[in-house]
Formats: sequence, C-alpha cells, structure tokens
Amino acid sequence: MEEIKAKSIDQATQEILRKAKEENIKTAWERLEAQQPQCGFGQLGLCCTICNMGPCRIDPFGEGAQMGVCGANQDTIAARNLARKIAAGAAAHSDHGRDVAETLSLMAKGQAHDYAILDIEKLKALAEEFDIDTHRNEKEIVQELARKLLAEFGRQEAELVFLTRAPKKRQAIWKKLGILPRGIDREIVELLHTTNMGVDNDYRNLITTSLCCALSDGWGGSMVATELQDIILGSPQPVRGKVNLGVLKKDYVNVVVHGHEPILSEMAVKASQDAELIKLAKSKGAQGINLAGICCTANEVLMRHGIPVAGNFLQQELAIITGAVEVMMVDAQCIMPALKEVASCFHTKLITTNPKARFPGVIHIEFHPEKAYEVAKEIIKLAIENFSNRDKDRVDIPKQEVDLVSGFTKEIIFQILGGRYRASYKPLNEAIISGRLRGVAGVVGCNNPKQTHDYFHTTLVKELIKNDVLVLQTGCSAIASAKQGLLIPEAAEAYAGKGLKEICEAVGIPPVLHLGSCVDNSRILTAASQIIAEGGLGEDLSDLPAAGCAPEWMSEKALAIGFYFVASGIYTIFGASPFPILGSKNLTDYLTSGLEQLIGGRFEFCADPLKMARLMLEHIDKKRQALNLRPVMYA
Ligand code: SF4
Ligand code: MSK
Repeated sequence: MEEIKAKSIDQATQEILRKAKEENIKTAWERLEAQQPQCGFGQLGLCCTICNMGPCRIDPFGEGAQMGVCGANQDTIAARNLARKIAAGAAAHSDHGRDVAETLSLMAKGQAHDYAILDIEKLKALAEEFDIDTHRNEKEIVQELARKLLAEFGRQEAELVFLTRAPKKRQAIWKKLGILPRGIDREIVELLHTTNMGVDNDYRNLITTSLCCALSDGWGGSMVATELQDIILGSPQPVRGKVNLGVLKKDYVNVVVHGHEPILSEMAVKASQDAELIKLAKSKGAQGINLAGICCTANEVLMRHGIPVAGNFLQQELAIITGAVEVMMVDAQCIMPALKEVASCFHTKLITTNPKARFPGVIHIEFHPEKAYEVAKEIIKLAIENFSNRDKDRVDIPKQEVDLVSGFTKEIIFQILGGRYRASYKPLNEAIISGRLRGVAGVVGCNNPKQTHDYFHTTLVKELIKNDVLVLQTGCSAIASAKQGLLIPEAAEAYAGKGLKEICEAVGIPPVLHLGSCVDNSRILTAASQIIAEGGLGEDLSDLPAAGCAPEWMSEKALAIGFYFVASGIYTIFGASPFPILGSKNLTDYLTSGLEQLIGGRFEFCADPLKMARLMLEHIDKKRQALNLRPVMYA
C-alpha cells in the first residue's frame, strides 16, 4: 500500500496500479525499477556517442579520462548532448505546426473538405500580421496565409514574423545576441550541425545556438500550431469538463485519443457523435460511444468540446488496464511503446494513425486530412465492433472523475478580465500593480515515474495560489491540477490567498487557468507580451513579476520549452531531476547563473516542490521591488 502511495498521489492511479500488480502487468514504474541503477554517466551528461571513435565517458571524480578520444571535455560533451535534445524537442513541436499549416494549405486547394475556417476573426488578424490584404475572398486569404506560414519553416533570411509580438526591448536583446531565429527548420538544422563531432566546442556558444533554436519553437513552430488550430478547429472558450479514469464508462464503447495532434481527434469527436455510429454501438449492446483523451490530444479536445480527460502521461497504460477501453488511437509524441504490450493483455485495439509514429505489429490506419472524417469513422467503427470482446469480469473503472473548467486562451483572459466592452489586460496589470495579485506563474510539463505522480505539480500550484500568484497551466501539469480540483472557480475559496480569491470571485474564474496543450505554451508568451504592452509592469518580459516551472518534466520538448521561456527572459525552474548536465560545473553554473546577465532569464533546479514555490515567490518579489510596486496587499 505504502509502495503504491509513493508512486502517485492520485487515488484512481493507485487503484489501477493495485490491479496491475494483481494481474502481473508491468507499467512504467516497474520498468523504471528494472532500470536501476541508471547510468551515472548519462545522468551527469558525461557520455558521448556522437562519433564512432566513442562512446566516450568522462570520469566525474577526476581520476580517469577527462577527455573523449577527440579531446572533447565535459563541458563540450554535456552541452552538445543538451543541445541535441533541445533540437529534437523543437523539431517535434514545430513539425506538428507544419502539419497543421499543410492542412490549411489543403483546405485552400479544396482538398480537405472536412475542415472549415471556424475563427474568421483570428484568420484575418493573423493574415494582417503576415501583411496579407484581407479585403479578398476567404479562399485567397487562406491560400496566401498557408503559403506564408509554411515559408516560415524554410525561411533563410530575416526573422520569424511572430517575433514581432514580443516587446521591443526583448527583440533588441535577441538582435544584440544574434539569436533572432530565421527559418524554423534552419535553426533546428544549424543546432544539430554545431553539435557534430569537431564543430562547436564552446559550451557557451552551444547554449546561444540552443536558445535561438528554442525561440524558433516557442515563437515559431508552436505558435503556428496554436494559432492555426484555433482558426481551423475553433478558438477555445471556457468550457466545463471532467477528468480522471472515472470518465471511462462501463456500458459504453470507450475510445481514448492520445498524443498531441488534434487534427484527427477533432474528427473522432464528430464521429463519436454520429447518429448512425451511436445506433450501431447500441445494436452491439452498448449505451453509446464515450470518447476520452490522454495527454495533450486530450487537452485539445477538452478545450474545444469539453471532451473528458482520462488522465495525464503516466495514466496512458492505466486507462487500458481498466479493461474498459475498446480502442486507443494515437497520433504522435509521448506515446509509450509499452502500450502494445499492455493492450495485448486486454481486448483493447491500439491504433496508430501517423506515418511518423508507427509500432511494429500494431494496427495502422493512416490519417490524411483529405479523408479525415472517413478515417475517424473507420476507427470508431472498429471500437464498436470490439465492444463484444470486452471481458466484463476484468473491467475495473475507478470512480474518480473531477469537475474542471478549461479553455482559457490569451484572448479569453483578455475578455474575462476586462469585460466584453472594454476587453483588456488592464485589470490584471492593476491587480499586480496594487499588490492584490503577487504575480503570475506558468506551470507546465509532464509526469515522470522518478517522482511521485502529480505530487510535485499540485503541491507547487497550491503553494503558489495560496500566495496570491495566478497560475497558468498547460499539458499534463494542467491535468494533474484538474484531478485535485484546482481548475474550478470554487478552488479559489478553498486554496487561494485573499487577493487572488477576490479576483477569481469577481470574475468567476478558477485560480489556476488551463491554457491548453504543450504547443499552447506559446499562448503564455503572447499573453505575457500583451501584459507588457498594457503598461505599468516594465518594458520587457524579464521585468514581469512572473516565473515558469516544469515540476515533473521528462520530454525533450520540455527542454525546448524551458529554453524558450528563459530566452524570453523568464526565470524557469525544472523540478526533481535536473538537466543531465551536472557533470559539467561550468555549464551548470552558466545555465543557473551566468545566463541571466546575458538574456534576463535563467534556470534553477530544485527537488522540493515547496522550495520551488518559495524560489518562484522570491523571484516574483524581487521583480516587484525592481518595478517599485506596492507591497503585496495581503502578505
Ligand atoms: Fe568521443 Fe569525441 Fe566521438 Fe564524442 S565526438 S564519441 S567525445 S571521440
Ligand atoms: S503530453 S510533452 S508528457 S506535458 Fe504534451 Fe504531457 Fe509532457 Fe507529453
């Protein structure tokens, strides 16, 4: 019992972990145990496999080899390893953005009939940003916008258009450092080039190139994904939903969507509501079709349709172990290879849909935007057919399902705080200036079985809101908070400090705002830029009483996000496991201290969520003092 409680604070997770143990099904936690002890060289960033003279390792105790065969030292090796991860993370987000832009391009050619422009205002606003004449017909605007957005990936000269959204002072810092990203692909390629054997051996320069690459993700690829998804799939509005494994329904055909790219799952939502398919499900003895999500695809369909969320990253295997899932359809990113093995213990059909993300021996139904609805219907039909294969005696659905409110985009925060007729960030700025609100924090990122599941996210978030910090969340972090009941307006009464509570009650929002999926961290960048533009809180993002944090991170994408937060001037803490760089003292010192002089932001590593909160609060207070703001009202 104690052993299971150490794995997760979430009761539904604990319940299914017990079931997994009884049925001898291994999950990420057992596989982590089987990996112990994990490689110390890898943890410290001191193992290099970049060329075939290696692998080389640096002895962290200073007794053995201090150089690789080529002469690379610990600083070069650790920085190169880190840089490659950032390039991979940025590539994942940005390739997602490209796929959405390609869908827009197909729409313009009349080849993606299942999609329509659902946010025309946003389309026009974006077109204007890209210098497109909006007095033309919609098709022409779409065509031109798709062309210009796709060109952002291969741009060879000048800078990405979205960078102009940042405050002028921030743009000047990037310019001075020579890190204004050109094409998104170009920066990823350049970073990979510099990490080749015998190219960049200066850890500081490798970090400069990494910052540039990460900026091309946050202010490039991810921003393209967010903006276009809003245009094609509709901009989210505040919406109620439910979260945790209890959203799976005993008498329904359960279909779980998992991954990151909502273009197909959007069609799965439509197919799950198709009258004919519901009739078919009923003819098979089910009461209907129940669609639920895992990870960021879940966040996308939750934000736009209130589709329930079955869980975050570490719950993907557990959803199948409930025995109640007919189909888990996956797109790309954060999908554990182990799902195939776990699904084979049940009747669950695992279905891959993205040609970039295949599993050997797993059903593959390839998604193409040209026949999106057809593909979604085929998958839902397979789920219906599979319902009769469910072993009812092995079904065990935890009862936990918690209410939440999601759908807070930068535009919605703007409208809610300012009111429909005077939408603005002014009330938010005034609340910070007056000290009613201490500041703002972005809490994002994954789960990691090395930490007690959800504990770091929720302990940190509770401490921040108790101290009058408005928390903005995305990804699996937001799902963790939702499961603890922090994403409903009533949470303000239960957990928030007096100042934050007053604001939440006045406008009817939760103290923790769910802004969407991992690519939607770009919403935080634009919201922060608009706060600066509103006035009274400095001239640059680094002036803001704000901080970022990824308490339970695991993905390379989290590193890319951390780097674009820091490159944007934000103090950012990574929780529990630090970056695998501690074998290089120079690099560690540079990232946690030296970088601040250069770019205004820096990293911190901290393994205690309460201490993390304290560090973030101290940073916020330091920024308040620098801005000469009034003391926090209810401190
Ligand atoms: Fe070893 Fe240098 Fe090759 Fe890395 S690049 S494997 S340190 S020889
Ligand atoms: S899904 S990147 S585990 S947040 Fe975006 Fe969650 Fe991290 Fe994947």
